[in-house]
Amino acid sequence: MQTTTDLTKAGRPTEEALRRYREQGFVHFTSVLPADEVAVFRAAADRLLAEEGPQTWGASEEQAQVHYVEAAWRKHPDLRRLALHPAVTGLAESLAGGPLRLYGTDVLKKEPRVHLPTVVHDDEPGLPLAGLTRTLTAWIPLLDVPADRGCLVYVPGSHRRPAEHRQVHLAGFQDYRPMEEIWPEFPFSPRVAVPMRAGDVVFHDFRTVHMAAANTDGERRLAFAAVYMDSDATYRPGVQDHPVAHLEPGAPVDGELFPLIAVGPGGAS
Ligand SMILES: O=C(O)CCC(=O)C(=O)O
Repeated sequence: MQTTTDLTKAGRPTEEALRRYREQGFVHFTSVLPADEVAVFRAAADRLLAEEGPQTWGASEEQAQVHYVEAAWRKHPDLRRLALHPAVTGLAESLAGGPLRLYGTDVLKKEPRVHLPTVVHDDEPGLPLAGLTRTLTAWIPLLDVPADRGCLVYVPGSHRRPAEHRQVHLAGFQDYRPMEEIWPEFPFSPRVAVPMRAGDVVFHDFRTVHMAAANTDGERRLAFAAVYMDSDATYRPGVQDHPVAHLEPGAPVDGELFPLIAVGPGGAS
């Protein structure tokens, strides 16, 4: 059986990795980042969490699923380095098959035995963007995430479901509908849990249905997520649009706040 360690060659995804990503809508690469670099990124993430007073993902603190710090790459130079790390962006652009820009980054913490499971969702409706075809997320654990520490869980192939089974856009959170209502097959669809070690990276397509279990372990779950969008995406007013709300609807989302992921022999710019 081919393992995830066989999935890169010279820092690029193998044919098998591309096939998995295409068919399943996610792919897990092991040992992308060395332990000493991960330690630096973890310290930066911890510092941001301590300094920023993290936001809550959930309707209230009692219903929190995750604590997060958004725009982390703009708030700490080491997390900027992580967001633009050539080992990550090189894989991202190869999987996407076209040019990308950095859209956003979050530090994500799931406290043991406190935070609830992360809601079943895909990323498409929560992105205030139009013209997306290849947008994807890199989810990077900064500490090991064994199965009982709130690891991500994916529905393979769910990124290919037809538009009538997707919520393509959310103009406001009042329009939110649970996955089983939008996609009746969801409760019967097999899921894959992805336990990971610090330094691994899992990428998922913006339409792949995913969730995370509660953290029932004794240790916090700490991760960094970067969303890389189609380089020619435009602003579509919607939920969580404060990073782009200064733009006119339909305007390109570009400039130094949304840098191009320039991948070449020299790595990301
Ligand atoms: O960290 C989590 O629990 C969820 C993260 C997520 O859904 C994402 O990065 O797309």
